[in-house]
Amino acid sequence: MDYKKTYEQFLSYLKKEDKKQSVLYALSLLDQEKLTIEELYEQLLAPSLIFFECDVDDENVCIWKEHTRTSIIRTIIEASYPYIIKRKDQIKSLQKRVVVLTPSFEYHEIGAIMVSHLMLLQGFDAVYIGANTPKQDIISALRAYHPDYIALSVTNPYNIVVTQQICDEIKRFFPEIKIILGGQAFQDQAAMDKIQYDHFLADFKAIKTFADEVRK
Ligand code: B12
Repeated sequence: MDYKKTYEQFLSYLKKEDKKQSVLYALSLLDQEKLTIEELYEQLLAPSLIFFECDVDDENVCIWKEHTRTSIIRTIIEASYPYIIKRKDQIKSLQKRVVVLTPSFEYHEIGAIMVSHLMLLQGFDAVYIGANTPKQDIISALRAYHPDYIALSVTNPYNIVVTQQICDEIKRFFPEIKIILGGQAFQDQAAMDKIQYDHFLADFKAIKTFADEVRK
């Protein structure tokens, strides 16, 4: 598969804010088995947001353009769910539950949703509980789900402090639950120095490596 050509085609629809063609094109790649879910997320969807460039000078226009693109990508991710279930039925469960979320004040959630899907595909029983999740709701979810892992996705470095507080609380009340961190806020290793965590997974590939270790 020529990822570059496929990405450029996809980007040409996105640049026109053509939701219909963007969604149909992405889903046709899954339908025709030209791309796996992992490839779709990694090669097309994630870069189309991470490398989003606004080609107009007006900042107000750029804001709605970014929002429109995010909304298109979100639709594709949600529409991929039936493909995920289909594949999940064919793989062996790891018998490990993971709760995925973004902490208070963190609105960037596309990475977290993708991570929850990719964890499902690796055999985890993964549940995404939302963005901007307050500490008390996290504690309540952990009580309800009794997961083996909690995965926190953090993008904005300003949210490192609140992440640290949440992790302290989790370790205090649920020392048995392992904490997984991921997201752009941890590009700088120093960001993690004061946080109590068990695993840091940098990208989608790291999820597979991690699942392989759990499977052993
Ligand atoms: C879309 C977007 C938004 C949307 C988010 C909508 C939504 N529903 O998610 C909205 C409009 C809300 C938004 C708001 C803001 N944003 Co914004 N946003 C983006 C944008 C364009 C894309 C983010 C995205 O979805 N990327 C795609 C996903 C797949 O990437 P990802 O999350 O990094 O995930 C990857 C890895 O990090 C990893 N990963 C992520 N989480 C996890 C978790 C685990 C467990 C694992 C294993 C892996 C993992 O897996 C993915 C694959 O590699 C980025 C640009 C960029 N460079 O990313 C800016 C960006 C992140 N935003 C930025 C900023 C500054 C803001 C605002 C502060 C703007 C403002 N002034 O209001 C607010 C903050 C809101 C808040 N309180 O959180 C900056 C952050 C700069 C910084 N480092 O501080 C960026 C980088 C833009 C820029 N170049 O300046 N944003």
